[in-house]
Amino acid sequence: MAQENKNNYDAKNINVLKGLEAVRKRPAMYIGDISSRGLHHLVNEVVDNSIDEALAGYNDRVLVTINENGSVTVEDRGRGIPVDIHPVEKKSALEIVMTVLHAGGKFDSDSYKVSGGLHGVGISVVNALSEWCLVEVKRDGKLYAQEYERGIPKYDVKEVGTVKGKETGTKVTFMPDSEIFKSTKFKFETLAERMRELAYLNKNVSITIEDKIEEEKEVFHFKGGIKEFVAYLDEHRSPFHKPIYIEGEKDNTPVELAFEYSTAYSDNIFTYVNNINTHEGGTHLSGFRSALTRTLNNYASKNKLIKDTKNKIMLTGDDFREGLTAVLSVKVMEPQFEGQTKTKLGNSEVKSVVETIVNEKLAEYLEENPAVGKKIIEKCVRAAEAREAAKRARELVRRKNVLDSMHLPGKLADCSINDPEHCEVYIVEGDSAGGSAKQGRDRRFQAILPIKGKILNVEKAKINKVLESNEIKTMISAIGAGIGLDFDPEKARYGKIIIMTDADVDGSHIRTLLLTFFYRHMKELVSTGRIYIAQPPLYKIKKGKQENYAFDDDERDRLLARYKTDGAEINEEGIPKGVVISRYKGLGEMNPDQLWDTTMNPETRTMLQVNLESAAAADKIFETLMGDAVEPRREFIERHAKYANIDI
Ligand code: 0RA
Repeated sequence: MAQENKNNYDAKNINVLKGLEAVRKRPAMYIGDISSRGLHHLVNEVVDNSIDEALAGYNDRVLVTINENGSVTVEDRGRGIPVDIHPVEKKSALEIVMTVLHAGGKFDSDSYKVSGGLHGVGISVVNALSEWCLVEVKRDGKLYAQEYERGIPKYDVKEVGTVKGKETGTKVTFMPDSEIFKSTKFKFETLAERMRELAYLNKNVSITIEDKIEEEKEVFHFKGGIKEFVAYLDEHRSPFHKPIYIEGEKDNTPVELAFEYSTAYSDNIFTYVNNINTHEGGTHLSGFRSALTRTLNNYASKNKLIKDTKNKIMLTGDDFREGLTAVLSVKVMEPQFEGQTKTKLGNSEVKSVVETIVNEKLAEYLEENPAVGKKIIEKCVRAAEAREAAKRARELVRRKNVLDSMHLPGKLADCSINDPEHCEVYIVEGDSAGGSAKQGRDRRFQAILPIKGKILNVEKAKINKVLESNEIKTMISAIGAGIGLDFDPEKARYGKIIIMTDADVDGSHIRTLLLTFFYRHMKELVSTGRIYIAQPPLYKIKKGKQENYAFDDDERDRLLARYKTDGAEINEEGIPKGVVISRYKGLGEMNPDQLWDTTMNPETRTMLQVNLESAAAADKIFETLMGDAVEPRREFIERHAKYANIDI
């Protein structure tokens, strides 16, 4: 503890200390968790404050830097955190913002704070969870600074220099506390993804992210805003018109919408409230959906675009969303977030705000662009026809009871207890691995479903083709919760669905195909974290009776090093004598006991939980990996080759 600080931190600071202690004791309460996700939330928290300044009209640039020493700096050109002495607390406002929970909010109430959602916990939380933190403020022609250790100021806010002209802004540098976080290493890609998203959502802000360790840098500034976002999301699809952009404001609620249709079959609607991705949708999404269905229906009938035949086709909401890519961004003063992950907008008044604006402006657009209108309606009619065909196909298979969980597929080796909470199913590539897994498992709670090689790529197939695929039908009935619109996660027969494929190129392709299927047709399984990827070992290192497994090259080398003791004889490949390294090419090479010990035993295994950190990024990944265009897929794979796994 710094000397200067001793006298300052007496009785009157007891509440500050208590607050900081609460955050450090239960960090997960404030930032979600203490894994990599929580770590990256720290940066987002600070950046959100800089974006708030931009929303209030005072900031146009944010610089995020991963410094050589592993700390992060976030710098903006906002007003700068106020430094004047608070009349009651007798401390600089800056110190209060940095040390008191929830004091970070703007004092003027008519700005749209990024509050109530995942972030919005205040910058003091970042400070409390940092080994050290330095904040520098440019304001009133002066440069002020204060430093902290685990949230506690080292000295009072002090003037450290002057600044040119009217420059203002805030610069926060912090070192995440390794006593709190499992890992304190920031990942450029993870941060860049959110910065890109924020730059699309805030077209007036330029966001630069730089990694001084890995030497990577990106500048995000999209003057076209969410219109460019939509084009980016559809980069590898084939849109048949330019993005439609709608903007409006009603009852102090600004609404921005951009969307376009492509020849794809899925819909991709991303909704945001105060820059927070509302994964679970809510009232703004409902308003948009109603307006889209109603306006397009009206337009179609007014212009006689649907043939007047005897069995005239009825267009439903789903038909109007096939092939749709949309970004809807609203700003709400006092957002109410609901739902399992608190990402569903609850404010009922927002529905009619969005609905009214979209109804009016979309009708206007269609009047002015009849050629686009006609093409959209044609696409929706084709969707309705396909839906009818799919329904017939589904009825056919349902009659044959294939999708019915009462008739479990023959290939499934089910578990004996039937409480989904405690049951898991391994989806295993190939019959031989399936055989090992069946013998190695704990049959009370572990089920095994072997599948044959490459399943259908659902990204490129119509729904009726998806439902005709045998491997897919087998998975649907084993999981027992239906598919697509009929999917009901409550009915899932297993709490964990574990993908177990070989550690080779084919295995990784099959894994991606499976993930694509779950993402497109059983999305709730992904968003609620029920999909896992098993991690079988890559190597076995054996010496005498002692056997060890290594899950990657680093671990193999560490294990080898143990045998390289003084005097150990080393052969020409650098391997100590008597040590045998075998590389597992496939799961089938492991015997049942080995498979249990290394990969399936809940006590000792490691698994990757697949999570939907950013729905937009996930969509992009699947579209890139599984869509039509070959070149971007190759690039993506090359770019990510150094990562063993993809976080979607
Ligand atoms: C409190 C009040 C005001 C601005 C800020 C905090 C503020 C916080 C952060 C954190 C990072 N960058 C920031 N920029 C500003 C309002 C200032 C005023 O009214 O002048």
